[in-house]
Amino acid sequence: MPPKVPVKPTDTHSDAQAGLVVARFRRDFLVDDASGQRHRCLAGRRDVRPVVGDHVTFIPGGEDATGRITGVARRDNCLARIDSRGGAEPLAANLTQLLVIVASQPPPDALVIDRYLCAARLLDMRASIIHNKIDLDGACAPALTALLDEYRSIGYRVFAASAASGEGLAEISAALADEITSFVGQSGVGKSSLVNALIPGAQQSVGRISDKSGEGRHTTTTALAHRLGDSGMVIDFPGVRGYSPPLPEPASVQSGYLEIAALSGACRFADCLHDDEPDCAVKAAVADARISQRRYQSYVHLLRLARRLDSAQARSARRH
Ligand SMILES: Nc1nc2c(ncn2[C@@H]2O[C@H](COP(=O)(O)OP(=O)(O)O)[C@@H](O)[C@H]2O)c(=O)[nH]1
Ligand SMILES: [Mg+2]
Ligand SMILES: [Zn+2]
Repeated sequence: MPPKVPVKPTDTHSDAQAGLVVARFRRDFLVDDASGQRHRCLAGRRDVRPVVGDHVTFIPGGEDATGRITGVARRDNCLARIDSRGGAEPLAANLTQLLVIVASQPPPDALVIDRYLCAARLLDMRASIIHNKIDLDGACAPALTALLDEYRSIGYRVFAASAASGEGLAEISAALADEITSFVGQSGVGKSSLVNALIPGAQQSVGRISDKSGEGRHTTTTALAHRLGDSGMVIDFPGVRGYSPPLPEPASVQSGYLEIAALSGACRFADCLHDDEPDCAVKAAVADARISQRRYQSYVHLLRLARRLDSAQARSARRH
């Protein structure tokens, strides 16, 4: 993919080239230039904070030397999570879709699935679910089947696949073409196995990257992109376990839950957040099972979290 990289106006260095960030380690990055050649780079300044998927300008380091990323182009979007200190940690930029991987082993955490789907909606990108490891499930994975039916009824597409047997991979391949896709989900569900089964040469490219360092300093990847044809890319996050998206203002949380957002116009109050308000169409739908109790509770949980953050921010703003 020839990266469509606008050189930042601030970057007047004549050696600067356009590039695409394809891997991020602790402090190092791998950047593909327009001809597809890969360069190891550091961020050139404190205020330059690239993530995988970023279009950047960089100054190559030359033979075996480290280059410098000098600027990051404006992002279309940025998938982020809340880190341990409550700040937003950007994970990857310029995505077009999220594929949430689930399996019967490890047992699915529905809240994590909801939060990824919510994040995708808030970032205005498509999301689907992959039920992986179907070779293990046979006909009987009742709890997972019920959960997946719930997502289907909301309107999400659910792929069934096995990275081990190859079943269902053709349909996923078709869905990856020309997309910038992030594979997300709990550790152990098979994200990396799916990447390796779907993208010829993916494993080798990882091997090459870790060899290059020589000192094992490249072993902790934060994010790794695999190119797919001319314009596609699949991004895997080896280290991300639980997940919570940075939360928007409380009134926006509902846009992350498709079935709740769809009913919000029918509530008595236009600004109803479907929590304690009377004559709420969402709560009526939960009462007669048109909306699942589980999804509603998941929404209320995120809503209350967003409210707490919101009032904490307001308090801190008053202090300053
Ligand atoms: N039976 C079976 N095992 C799988 C499948 N996909 C992955 N695994 C196994 O599940 C474990 C975790 O896979 P991995 O790809 O590392 O998961 P990740 O943490 O999401 O990247 C490994 O032992 C894989 O061999 C599958 O389709 N079927
Ligand atoms: Mg993995
Ligand atoms: Zn309501």
